[in-house]
Amino acid sequence: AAPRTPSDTTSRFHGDGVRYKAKLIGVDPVPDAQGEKMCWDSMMKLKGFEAAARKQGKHKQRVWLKVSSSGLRIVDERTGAVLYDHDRSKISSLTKDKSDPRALAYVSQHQDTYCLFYIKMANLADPVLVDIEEVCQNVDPETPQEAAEAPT
Ligand code: I3P
Repeated sequence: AAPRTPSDTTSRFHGDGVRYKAKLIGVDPVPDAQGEKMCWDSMMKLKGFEAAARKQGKHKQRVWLKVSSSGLRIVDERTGAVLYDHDRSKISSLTKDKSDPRALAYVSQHQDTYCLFYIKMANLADPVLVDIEEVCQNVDPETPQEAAEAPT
């Protein structure tokens, strides 16, 4: 594919932006803006809740994840209600789920508190991660560290 020019970017994310079909795995208050272990622990906790809920016959909420130049929105698929609206300046970290190629998580700041949003995409998460990185250029991707140089 041809590389994207700035004007493509502007038009693609303009207004309502790009929407992706997804399900909300869960939302969890976290102590910090970022941190690989913090995010991973939170995701695994939410995954545990998801599994427990499924055993009781409950389903994840179906949503649209909308990525626009202003930020991220999570919209209820059935009612169209905006559940969460995160300005791009408030997205403090973004995590690829190494256990599930369709899932991703991000941390959003609200005043001096932080919340992790864990989302399962209907399709692969990679293109969505790329879009979010493009929109939220301030974000620090939580890239798992390869083995650090061994102490000598
Ligand atoms: C469903 C299956 C789907 C899952 C769905 C489960 O279980 O695991 O993959 O959707 O989650 O109910 P089953 O095969 O027993 O029907 P996702 O892949 O989108 O997670 P849901 O019920 O929370 O929608």
